[in-house]
Amino acid sequence: MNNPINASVTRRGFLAVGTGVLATAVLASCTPAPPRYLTATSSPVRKAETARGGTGRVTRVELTAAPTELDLAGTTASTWSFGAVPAPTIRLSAGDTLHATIHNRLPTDTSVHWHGVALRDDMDGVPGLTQKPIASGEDFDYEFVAANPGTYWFHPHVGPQLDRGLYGALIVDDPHEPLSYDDEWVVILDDWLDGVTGTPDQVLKELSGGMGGMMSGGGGHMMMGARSELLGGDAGDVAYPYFLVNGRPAADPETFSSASGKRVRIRFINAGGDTAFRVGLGGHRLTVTHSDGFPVTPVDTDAILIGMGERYDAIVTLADGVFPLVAAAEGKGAAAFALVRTASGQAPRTTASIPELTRSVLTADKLTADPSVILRKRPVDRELTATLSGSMMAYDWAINGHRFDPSNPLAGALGVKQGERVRLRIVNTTQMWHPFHLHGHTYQHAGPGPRKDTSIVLPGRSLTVEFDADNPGRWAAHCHNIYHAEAGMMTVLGYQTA
Ligand SMILES: [Cu+2]
Repeated sequence: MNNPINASVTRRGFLAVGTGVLATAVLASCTPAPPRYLTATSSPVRKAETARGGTGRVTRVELTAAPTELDLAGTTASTWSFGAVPAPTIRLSAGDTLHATIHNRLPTDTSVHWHGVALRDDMDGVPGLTQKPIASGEDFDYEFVAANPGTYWFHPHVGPQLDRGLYGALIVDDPHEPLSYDDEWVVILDDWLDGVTGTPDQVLKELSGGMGGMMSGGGGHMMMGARSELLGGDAGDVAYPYFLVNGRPAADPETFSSASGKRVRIRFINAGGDTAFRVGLGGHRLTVTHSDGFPVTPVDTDAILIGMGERYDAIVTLADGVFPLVAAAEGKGAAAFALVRTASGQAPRTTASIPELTRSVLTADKLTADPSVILRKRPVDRELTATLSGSMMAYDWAINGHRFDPSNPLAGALGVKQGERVRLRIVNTTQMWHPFHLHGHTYQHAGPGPRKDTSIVLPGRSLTVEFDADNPGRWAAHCHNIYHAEAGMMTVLGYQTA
């Protein structure tokens, strides 16, 4: 509100001391109040962790992030990884504590984000919000209770580092697992260019130059014309020479071996930077049982569309033979490929296209949460909107009109109150789809749709989700297209201090 008394004081002050005061007054009116929401090390964060309880059992792992080489069927890519691509899978049981020591032997800062886990905020791995970056040569200990079973994964939250080889699966087993199956496979899908056609940092620089950058010859990695009906138009921005299953290209495929008649649980994880995958198994139907770690009412399908950061679990009963597992890079005219073998015999060609990918393709909007994880019905205490804006031309991706700026959080400078039921409307005003990811919470799609932490929001559409503000701290919320996020399509969900 404009206060006439203050206005006259300011005016008199201006007349008395000149332009310095005017400059200060203008600055003060443009700079938002500094955020007053909780810090990651506040006592409510510690209290929430204590309330999680847990079994007291501790799983200890060490991860060394370092430069390494990846053999892509004869092409050697110089990259960064945690020793292997993907990193060895980390497994623990729900309620157990993960103690992960990270050794940063990269030439730059890094961090580790435990994607999808509702963990203590100070272990969420987002420099600038929840911790200081782990500097080159330094070590950092992450320690948290993993309360909910499910398929999760981990990756850095520094620059576009996740588009290198720095990722792996984090599987939290359910000690009372209701599903029965004979075997389990982790299938991590990835789009790859690091150390082959450039680095993710170069890509980000090119894309950030927008159309101008491309016209001046800097657009070697920019992809025009990637189209997908399922994604509502433009499928992606970046051209990748390889698409990988568990770090392996089609020419040297991963082979999953089992026996005919066995029931296998497949945990699909999209670790890509800018690619949605449409995945199916030749000659089989998939029964989808989980999305983003949480159970859904099982649905049979021929294929699944998986955006960056999303996970799906499916059960399949294996037939007799050798079968192609194909993950088409949606709209990009190429695919990741692996083999499933239950008998001796000739392997299908790595270019095998499978009819499953053009039959029924499951997307999250067709899912219903399993009754055991449906959010209790209660009135909504607070409504929030995240409006996604920007264009590929200008590369000015933003949320609620701001490129990432912790002083412009999602719920205002004060933040949400712990205990509130929050309704979040994600509005996509752009001409491109975005996989929206909220840290620290698993919201529920309206419906009651599935519980998720990463959701595809189509161009020109909106998605409404609800969650309980039960995990205090400061949480990143962003597009999981790593180039969109780094260009600015990221914000903060803060919690009130009292
Ligand atoms: Cu995006």
